[in-house]
Amino acid sequence: MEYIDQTGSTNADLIESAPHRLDRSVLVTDHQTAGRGRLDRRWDAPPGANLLVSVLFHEVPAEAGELVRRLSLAAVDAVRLTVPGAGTVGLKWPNDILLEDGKLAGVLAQRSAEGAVVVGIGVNVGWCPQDGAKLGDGIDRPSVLAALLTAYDALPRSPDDLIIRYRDELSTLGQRVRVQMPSGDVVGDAADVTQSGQLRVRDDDGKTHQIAAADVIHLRPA
Ligand code: BT5
Repeated sequence: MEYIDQTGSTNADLIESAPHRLDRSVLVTDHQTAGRGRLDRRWDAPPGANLLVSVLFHEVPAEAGELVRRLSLAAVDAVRLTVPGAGTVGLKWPNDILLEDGKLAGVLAQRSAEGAVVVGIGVNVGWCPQDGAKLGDGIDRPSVLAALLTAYDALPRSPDDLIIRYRDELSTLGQRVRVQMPSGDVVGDAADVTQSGQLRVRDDDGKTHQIAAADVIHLRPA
């Protein structure tokens, strides 16, 4: 594990240096000047306020999205352990951790030219944007990180068991959702996730859509 005061993006750093680093190298920083979200969006955090960390994987499972689900579940466990009174923690498909209804954390997976995968997570500890959620000012970031890495190792090894755990934590299931995709929006009820983590949404005409990547808005309970 390596710590740096400040960088552009911990994901970008690990992607760039992947060939020289060991499997499961961890890079954590106090401040990102170019924190990345998906689709070239930004990830914001003032210096020293939040947990910003990335993990490099040379050993990549057949379904690389599994790594996102693993880090997300580890974050859920870490929050429950370190801040037991925080409130209800759950997952929003595909890459958000929610505290109550606010976004507490986001996960971003990127692939290097050599085929390694870097999975980064930003957890709001002392700061969050409007409509976001945070753990609270007094929470110790290194403790959250330690709990996250320990929880990661304690997750079920088999992908089949992992998806069962993922379904349990996925608050998207059973919700009325709007799925935003370049091809157009789908509105319907989030019914299930497949073994490979795709979201199944049943629209109002009864047609089932199987979605690999998109943004999802929770509308109201179905
Ligand atoms: C994500 O993207 O949620 C992935 C975020 C991954 C951040 C980590 S930090 C360590 C590593 N290094 C990086 O450079 N990135 C990773 P997405 O689903 O696209 O969400 C991005 C959107 O969330 C933005 O467009 C904002 O609307 C919102 N946002 C930005 N900062 C936020 C924050 N701190 N808390 C909640 N929402 C935020």
